[in-house]
Amino acid sequence: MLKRGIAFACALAVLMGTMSMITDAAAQTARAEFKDRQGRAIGHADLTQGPNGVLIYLELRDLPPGPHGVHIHNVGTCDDHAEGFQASKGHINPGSKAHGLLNPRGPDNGDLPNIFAAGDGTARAEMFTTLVSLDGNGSPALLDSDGAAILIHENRDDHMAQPIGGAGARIACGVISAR
Ligand SMILES: [Cu+2]
Repeated sequence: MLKRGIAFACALAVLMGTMSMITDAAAQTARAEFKDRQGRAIGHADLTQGPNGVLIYLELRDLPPGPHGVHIHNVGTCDDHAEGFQASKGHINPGSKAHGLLNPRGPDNGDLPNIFAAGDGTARAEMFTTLVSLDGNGSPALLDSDGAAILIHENRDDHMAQPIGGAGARIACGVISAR
């Protein structure tokens, strides 16, 4: 009985070890806290690494009502809000693809669907991308040495025109940070 108990405990330990490895792999999460061009906090995005891509949940407020392009930009900085978030650089695009989810020569790795702000300036959305990863396992890493940022643009992204689908100015920015 004691032997069986020990064997069971060992099996359980192995099982728990395996489970914690699975949990660690599945529990890669990151958050981006958005600020607008006045530097005010206006919401966040939660990013979760899945086996085949990254799920992004966005919750924003104080946006101009209507559609807004959303992209992942190359550098994880949003400090230059007064200058329009230019320091976040262009889209993540190591393969020099054309911009646009609907572009036959695209998309680049930073392309995402639009969000739509309601009349009260709030927007919630969930989107999924297979074009990036949090850790670089198979696709460009958001949490690399210079990080990455999610940018909200002034206008709708038409998912076709160069360089950013006519999305216009950058109106909000959130640095993607591991949680
Ligand atoms: Cu952009």
